[in-house]
Amino acid sequence: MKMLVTGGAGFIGSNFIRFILTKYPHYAVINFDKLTYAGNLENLRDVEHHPNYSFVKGDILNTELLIHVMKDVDVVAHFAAETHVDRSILGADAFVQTNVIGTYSVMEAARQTKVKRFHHISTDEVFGSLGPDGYFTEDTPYDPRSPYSAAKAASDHLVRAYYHTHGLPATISNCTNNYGPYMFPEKMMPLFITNLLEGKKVPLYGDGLNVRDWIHVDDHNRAVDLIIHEGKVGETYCISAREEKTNREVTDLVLQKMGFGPDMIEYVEDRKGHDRRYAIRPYKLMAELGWKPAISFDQGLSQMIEWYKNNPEWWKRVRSGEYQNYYAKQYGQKTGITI
Ligand code: NAD
Ligand code: TDX
Repeated sequence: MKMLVTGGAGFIGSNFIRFILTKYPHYAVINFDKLTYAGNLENLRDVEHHPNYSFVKGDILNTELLIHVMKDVDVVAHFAAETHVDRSILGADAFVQTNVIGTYSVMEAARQTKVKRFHHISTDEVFGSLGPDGYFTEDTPYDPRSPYSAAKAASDHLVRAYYHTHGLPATISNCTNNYGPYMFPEKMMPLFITNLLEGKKVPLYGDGLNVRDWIHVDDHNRAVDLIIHEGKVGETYCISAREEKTNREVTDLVLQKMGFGPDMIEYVEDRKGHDRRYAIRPYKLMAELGWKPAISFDQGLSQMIEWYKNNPEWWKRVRSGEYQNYYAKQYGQKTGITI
């Protein structure tokens, strides 16, 4: 089995590659990544010498390169995207380019090279914002409200169009907020943990009562693996560990686990168009594929905090933007094929 992972140097993609090479050491895994500010080959330092792992530095907008790299590839797992909502509010260009046109380009390459399976990683944010009640499922109509989620929604529609029009053997998953190791410290959880490790306050948006549904990245990746191997072509699967929390609740837990009090919270101006609540019911995934989450929020959060405590070089370099130089110096051309 030969698998191409786009965005494999990012948070979820790097954890996915580690998971796949551990579970299926005989699979050949190609990591195709542009190495934007969010992509970091250090995330894969422990697997980069695996005989079945290789890296290609490339932009998913480059269809020709993708077609070249996808020869003999059986499965494409498409993670590459611009992912930070706040950045999409500051400027949406890269979001439209990578998430919409980039997804079109990856699918076009997959269609031309006749891959056997194309899995598209998406988000619960395409469904919009919930009030205090109700849940998203596979049947919820799309109602994206940020430039990020609108671009992801457009990419989901394109994937379904390629399945119906061209018979692309595609599946889609829409997952809730991930957390875990190697998460870029601009997102709330790692930002708050690393701020506290540096003795800084944590900036909580608005009234802090927006709700997110949290899942450990390993539980997400186990679901993606199941969908790729056992999911039905043409289907969409919603993924959630059903761990709904207000941002204030998450903040309080982080503070408590790290030995700080609420005086370290700084309430700041709210995000524009801030979605109030996300929550998924993943009954289809559970009933049809037998998936269930294995890591509780409490356990996963403690592990995550430990990881950031034990890896200060990683997040300090990532926070300062230094890692790109670090990569150039330390890794150079040594990390498998680079075209
Ligand atoms: P990330 O920002 O950590 O990583 C994105 C990766 O994609 C980086 O390695 C980056 O270099 C790469 N990339 C960006 N533009 C590229 C391009 N044009 N060509 C090639 N590579 C490019 O993102 P993440 O949090 O790991 O998210 C991965 C996927 O999961 C995304 O599709 C995202 O929408 C989805 N998702 C994320 C979450 C979450 O909570 N983080 C939740 C649900 C779904
Ligand atoms: O400094 C902050 N303070 C704060 O209160 C930041 C960065 C965020 N927040 C709030 C906004 C959200 O309600 O915390 C919540 C989580 O914010 P983010 O970590 O930016 O995640 P979110 O906007 O929910 O989107 C994430 O989950 C779904 C990922 O970034 C997306 O890629 C994914 O699709």
